[in-house]
Amino acid sequence: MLMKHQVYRSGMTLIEVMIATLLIAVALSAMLGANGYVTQVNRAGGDLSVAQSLLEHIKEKTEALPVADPETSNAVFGPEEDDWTAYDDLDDFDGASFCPPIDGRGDTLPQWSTFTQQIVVENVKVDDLTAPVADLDSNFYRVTVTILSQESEVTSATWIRCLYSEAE
Ligand SMILES: [Ca+2]
Ligand SMILES: [Ca+2]
Repeated sequence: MLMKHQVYRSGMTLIEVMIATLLIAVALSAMLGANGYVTQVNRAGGDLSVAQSLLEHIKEKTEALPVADPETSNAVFGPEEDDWTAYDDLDDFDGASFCPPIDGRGDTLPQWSTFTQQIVVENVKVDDLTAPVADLDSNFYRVTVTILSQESEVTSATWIRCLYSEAE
């Protein structure tokens, strides 16, 4: 009777130990998982702040330029120049993509070479700035800049520029 009681008690202890081990394992894996999550969030936050500064660089670069080409005015939509370093008006940057990205002065930023700046310039309706129209069909230009990190979008921004015709 005494023997049986002892076996019973030791069996209970073994189950308790197993449950305790299992609980520790679950707690550990949850902690490790949480750590991984924190690292991911930190990296995403770092990517976002870099992406926002890369977006500002494009804004700075294009806002310094006129909407129409200084020589040919708005006869052509898109670049009149072969090399982007000679771009001198806003729509020259339509379809441009920079990887490594560039800063506001046009210098490349090799330290951020995993990022890409993509630029789209479109004419949009005067009474609906979200509706694109054919090239040169309006005086309103919508600029969309998208920043990608390793081919996935991190952030983007859109703004409007306006061409005031000389007749006005
Ligand atoms: Ca030009
Ligand atoms: Ca142009």
